[in-house]
Amino acid sequence: MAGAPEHRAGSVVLGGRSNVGKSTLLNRMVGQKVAIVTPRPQTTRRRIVGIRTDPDAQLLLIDTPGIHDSSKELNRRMVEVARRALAEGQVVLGVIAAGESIDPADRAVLEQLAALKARLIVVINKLDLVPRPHLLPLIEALHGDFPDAEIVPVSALRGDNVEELIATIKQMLPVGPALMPEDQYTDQTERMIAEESVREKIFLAMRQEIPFSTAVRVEKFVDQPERRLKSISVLVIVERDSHKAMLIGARGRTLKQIGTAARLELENIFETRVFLTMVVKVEPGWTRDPRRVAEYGT
Ligand SMILES: Nc1nc2c(ncn2[C@@H]2O[C@H](COP(=O)(O)OP(=O)(O)OP(=O)(O)O)[C@@H](O)[C@H]2O)c(=O)[nH]1
Ligand SMILES: [Mg+2]
Repeated sequence: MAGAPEHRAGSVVLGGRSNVGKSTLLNRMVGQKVAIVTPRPQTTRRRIVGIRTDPDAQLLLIDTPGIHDSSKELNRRMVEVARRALAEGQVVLGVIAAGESIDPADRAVLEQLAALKARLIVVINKLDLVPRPHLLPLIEALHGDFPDAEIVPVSALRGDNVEELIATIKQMLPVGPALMPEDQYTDQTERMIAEESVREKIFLAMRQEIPFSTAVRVEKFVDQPERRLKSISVLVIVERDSHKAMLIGARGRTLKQIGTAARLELENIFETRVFLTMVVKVEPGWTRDPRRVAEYGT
């Protein structure tokens, strides 16, 4: 039909330092919780795809672990996962948190993203924390340093300006048909969703370094649709006996609270009853061991 708008589709990768709000923005753009979010850095460990399907375009949105420096094998691998995913994007979102000037660590990441073949959009997130006029020097500095990039301020938390960001992305995507079924909103399996949910609840419940050295693996996932029940057994891997003791808590209370929070969330997502059991296992130094990081890490 003459004059009909063309359909566009493509991959959009979210990159940036830890804690800038990449996963929050992914969830906001998809309109559903796809990736876990916590107030602490280094939450995301995997490449996670969220799919947004509109009448005029389909966006394959790829969340990545935050770019950060650390000598630990787990962290090295997380950054490697991010770098590999960033190379896949037709559009790259370089996410930074709002401030009055460019943070040198953000600049270093944006320089790496600008060197990729993809079109770059610098997304200034957390707009709600900084009055807009205070952002003008930052926007000007970004225009100077990254003249080929679009610059879009948003609040992923409140949704401010996110539709404008999506419109900007769409213009950059190639014309083409949808790449994924239109009712699919993520590439994650139910097992992965369960692992991530439990890991999020551990992040939210525990202080100190425990979340950073804890991994979650589903060991058994039994679907019993006739009983409207999924039975899920997870293994929680920690680095130290002291971490295990804290995670379990007095008379098992902490672990029970974590399990209840995860179960309620999973019942909601899967729309069925969930029976969740958790076993905590100590693997001394696993975050520094390449073999075990490959098994549990991302
Ligand atoms: N005020 C405000 N907080 C936000 C916004 N977006 C995200 N946050 C908060 O920032 C924190 C980190 O958010 P995440 O989405 O987990 O950040 P991330 O970049 O995915 O972090 P990593 O996965 O660790 O790299 C959470 O407490 C979010 O609620 C925003 O627009 N405004
Ligand atoms: Mg994240």
